[in-house]
Amino acid sequence: MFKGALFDLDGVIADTSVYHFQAWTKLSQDNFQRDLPAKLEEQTKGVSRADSLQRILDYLQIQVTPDKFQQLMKQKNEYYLKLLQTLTPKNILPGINQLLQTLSQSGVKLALASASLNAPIILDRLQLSDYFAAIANPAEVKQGKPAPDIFLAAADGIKVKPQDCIALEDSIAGIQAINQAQAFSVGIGDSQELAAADILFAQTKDLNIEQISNAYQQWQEGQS
Ligand code: B16
Ligand code: MG
Repeated sequence: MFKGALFDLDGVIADTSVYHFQAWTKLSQDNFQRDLPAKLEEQTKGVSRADSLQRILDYLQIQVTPDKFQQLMKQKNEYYLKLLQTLTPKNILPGINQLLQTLSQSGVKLALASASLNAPIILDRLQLSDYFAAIANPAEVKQGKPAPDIFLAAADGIKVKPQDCIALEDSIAGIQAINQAQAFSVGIGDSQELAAADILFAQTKDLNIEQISNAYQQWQEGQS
């Protein structure tokens, strides 16, 4: 059995990507009088705030000064924080409460590996903070997803080797990060591009510990 479980937040624990995208859209409308296409929501999932803004500006074909870039990031976060005020435990994705409970009762240590600087606030609002022995700080890692850094930091936070951890992700960048960290990747979603995950479930409500444990065991045997 694995000893640690590393969780992405947005798209795994709660669907905050809807709020992220609402905030980006408002930012674009207010500053550039432009709407954003839905495909940008997918392309900014799991991607840091600065990298997301850069992708949006590239799409809009707009260049800004470094000062304006900082101001836009600040403004987006203010919009996002306002939207988060409506977040309650009802926003926890189906099956996640049960999963967190079962894992911690089985003695598996839990850590958060989110790219979001707002993760501690979100876990508090969802009343899930007590489950997590460590929250990796994205401000302290060198490179964001798809680099493995945030997952390595999360595993380090619970003092478990990445190879002894499963890690759950909904984004393509996140699955790449887990695989590079050499933990066992559990993908959530139906995109073809998530096929690189060691095991894939269409939705959080489908997550099944027995299936994950069996696949993890086979994967471990293949590693040695
Ligand atoms: P913040 P995750 C990511 O969360 C989001 O998917 C992504 O859309 C966001 O830009 C990023 O966090 C940074 O969030 O602006 O709150 O610091 O999927 O890694 O949990
Ligand atoms: Mg995510």
